[in-house]
Amino acid sequence: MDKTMKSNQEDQLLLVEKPRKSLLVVSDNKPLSVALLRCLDSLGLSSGLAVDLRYTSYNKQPEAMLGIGALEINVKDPQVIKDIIECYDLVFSVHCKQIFPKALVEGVRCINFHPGFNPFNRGWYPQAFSILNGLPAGATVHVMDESIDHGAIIGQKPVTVGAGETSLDVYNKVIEAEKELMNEYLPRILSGQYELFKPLVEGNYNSINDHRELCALDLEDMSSLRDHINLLRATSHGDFKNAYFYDELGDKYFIKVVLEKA
Ligand code: 0FX
Repeated sequence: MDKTMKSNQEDQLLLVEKPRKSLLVVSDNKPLSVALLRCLDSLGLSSGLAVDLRYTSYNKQPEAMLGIGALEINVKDPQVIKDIIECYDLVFSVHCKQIFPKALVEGVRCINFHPGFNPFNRGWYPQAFSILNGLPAGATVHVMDESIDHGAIIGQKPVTVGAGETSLDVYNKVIEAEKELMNEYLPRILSGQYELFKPLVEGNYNSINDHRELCALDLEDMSSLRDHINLLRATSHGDFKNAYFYDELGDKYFIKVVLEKA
């Protein structure tokens, strides 16, 4: 335990316990969890800080998180919420599959590292929707309130969306932007010295069903070729089988686009 020297009224030196801050990191994303822990270490923020890493019980493939020592947590469980509020000074949500309930975000300061440029395209797969609707893409670190990806902003970084980029290309840039935000804002967040700002507009939210709808291609759609290419860019993300159509025999085909700059 860290000790600091402090003088009392009689100018005698006393040994007092330096308060140790407790941080709970809830994440279903291994690369970003590792980046966060490394960042805490490299910035010298780990001493005097007790960090617990957890993955959510909605995570059906927890092997990667288990591999870095994370334990399971169900942030929807009322008893777990009580325990978190009692035990931790601060909670980070880093790409979490569970939405934090009102009681949790109101009981302890919760901060979200989000792969979107708030308040635009809050919710699912922000970069995919940015490719389609032209709204800004990027990463945001913000205080959580009871609405999804909502709450006062601590910091954010935009990324560009090139005409030849797919969802995966933009996502990779967003992840790098998130790591930069960690480096920039972790010292301030942990010392409690950061400013908050509220977006001027409410922005928009996309659900997982909105993404599912994008993926169900309508072969009779009469939009421009530009719109069609954008839809394929927005739904092309590495090996994920997203966009699909059915042929006249009822066979289903997945489709993704490959763009190559000349
Ligand atoms: O870590 P993450 O970026 O997403 C996580 C949670 O899974 C998600 O529920 C939460 N809303 C988000 C803030 O944090 O990983 P992911 O693998 O779920 O998604 C990464 C990207 O992959 C996503 O932006 C789009 C793409 N993707 C993902 C899935 C599962 C697809 O294009 N199709 C898919 O079926």
